[in-house]
Amino acid sequence: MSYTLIGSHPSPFVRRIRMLMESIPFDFREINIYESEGNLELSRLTPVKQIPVLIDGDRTIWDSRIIFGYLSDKHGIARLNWEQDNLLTAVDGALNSGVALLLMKRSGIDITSPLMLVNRHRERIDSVLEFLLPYATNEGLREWNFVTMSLYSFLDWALFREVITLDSRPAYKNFLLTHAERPIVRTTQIPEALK
Ligand SMILES: N[C@@H](CCC(=O)N[C@@H](CS)C(=O)NCC(=O)O)C(=O)O
Repeated sequence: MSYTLIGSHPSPFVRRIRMLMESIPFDFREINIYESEGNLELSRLTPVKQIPVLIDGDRTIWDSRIIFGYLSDKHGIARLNWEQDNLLTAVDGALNSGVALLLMKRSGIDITSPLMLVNRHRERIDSVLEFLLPYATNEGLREWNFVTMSLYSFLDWALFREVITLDSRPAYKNFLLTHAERPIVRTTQIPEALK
């Protein structure tokens, strides 16, 4: 039986799982979590009400990191060591802050204002980008694993949502360019129509 992955095209958390599943067959079911129908469907699937959700027969797995572990075990994909896990936690911090900033924007909050809540999230993203710079300019250019997939998904999405700019961080532009032509990166790219 093949998997069903529930998510959306722009979501970076979903995209990294689609990248991970490059060689694993699955049906992709797109839902709009910000509309009532999609929101209702999501409520039936997960108490956390976030995408992605993976369905494998009678099993429903939520949270992209847990899905990564589940698929790793089932398909012999290499697990991350503790250092890679630390990198992934850093990317996830930036991802969560990016999503929080987007939700603020959509709630009418000016995300360029000096509000404490805004600053906390912005500072986290800046700190993560600073921390990941050695990775993004070395191993991150050579390897393609769940850490690089996650970093790529975050940067591409955050630029698209105008949550970050990379004007002062050309190394990250280079990181994106280095991986942009991978077939799975192209297949999963954020649709032009949404841009
Ligand atoms: N820890 C979760 C985070 C997933 C997440 O934040 N997904 C976003 C979409 S990019 C979402 O569902 N946001 C809706 C919400 O939080 O209300 C994971 O890794 O799957």
